[in-house]
Amino acid sequence: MLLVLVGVVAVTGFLSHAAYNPYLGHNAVIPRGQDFKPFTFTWPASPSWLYALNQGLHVTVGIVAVPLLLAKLWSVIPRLFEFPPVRSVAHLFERVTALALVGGAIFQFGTGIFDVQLYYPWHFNFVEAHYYGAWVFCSALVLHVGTKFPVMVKAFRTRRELLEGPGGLVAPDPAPPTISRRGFLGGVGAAMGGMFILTAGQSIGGPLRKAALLAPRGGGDDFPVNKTAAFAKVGRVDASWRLKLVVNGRHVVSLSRAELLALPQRSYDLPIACVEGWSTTQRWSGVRLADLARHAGAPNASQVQVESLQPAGAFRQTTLAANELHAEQSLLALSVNGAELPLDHGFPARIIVPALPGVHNTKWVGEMRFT
Ligand SMILES: Nc1nc2c(c(=O)[nH]1)N[C@H]1C(S)=C(S)[C@@H](COP(=O)(O)O)O[C@H]1N2
Ligand SMILES: [Mo]
Repeated sequence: MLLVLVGVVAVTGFLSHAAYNPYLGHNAVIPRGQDFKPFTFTWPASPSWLYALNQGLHVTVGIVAVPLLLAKLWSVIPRLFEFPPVRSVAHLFERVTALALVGGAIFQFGTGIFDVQLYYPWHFNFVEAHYYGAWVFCSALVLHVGTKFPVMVKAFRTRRELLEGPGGLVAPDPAPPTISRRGFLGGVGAAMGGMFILTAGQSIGGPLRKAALLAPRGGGDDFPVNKTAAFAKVGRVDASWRLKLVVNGRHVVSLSRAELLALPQRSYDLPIACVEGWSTTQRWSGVRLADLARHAGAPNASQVQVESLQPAGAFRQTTLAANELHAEQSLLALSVNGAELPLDHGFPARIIVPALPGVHNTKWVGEMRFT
């Protein structure tokens, strides 16, 4: 069961990396897609819930798997003190991969949970560390399962005799049990159910949303704010604000909010789906990005760099690829749920692109550069 859950977390994790497509190695402002990425492909811009589903699975399944992971680690603790520590080359190999596996699991689950809690008691870049950690963890997992596969198959086939033989799953003279199998499995199952109830609502909504007490951005009725304007050091702009549109390095037009509102307006129900796992669907209205490109005289632009009024920070800019820029529902949103965009949600204008990680839905847009 742990193998299945970890498999889901690994696959959705690598997919998330492809969708986010961050630049690794620096915190600098660099267009997406200029990095070493083994799984480079164009992340689709539909269906709109794609990233919400992916990331909801990644975070929820990861958190629900924690009690099972701890139970597994607890059950193998005696093996840590095996004697003699190394019996053969094969045994040494097995122990080294187990070390990478245990270390990788603690690192991946630990950094993931800390990120969801927006708590960073370290000095490395979370995205980079969690990504390279995933390679260590997954490689060790493949090697570990590979070396243990024959034992697994035998154990499922013949049960008890093999569990207890030499090289079997149970230590030769086990300590007296401290808990029954039923009590142990029941406890782990209850803990997993509890973790589900306390987090899943942040992505699946409904009545569970109120119960998502472990989700710092997802609980309650409100529509979450990732970073407030105050946190991002963005003040309310006045009537002099203009959106600058630049094509191939040449500034072609500046539009006031009134002028943007005079362009054809579209409304779509679209989610914001954060890498931290929470998502929320709202009704966004504004100008289609494709219409803006046409308005700027760049109807066939192959990408757009979006820059925020926010003075600093990794999320103050994004680059949208052609399929994202030209998707039917991609908007420069000016209002949400029929009301003017609140400052914390990106007033005077923000990006909303379906199926994209929330981090690319840049708030407080000041400039868009089409190329
Ligand atoms: N300028 C700017 N835009 C931003 C961010 C930011 O920190 N600065 N955070 C992003 C992230 S990570 C998410 S999940 C969404 C959240 O949007 P919301 O705060 O309106 O819910 O905004 C995105 N846009
Ligand atoms: Mo986010």
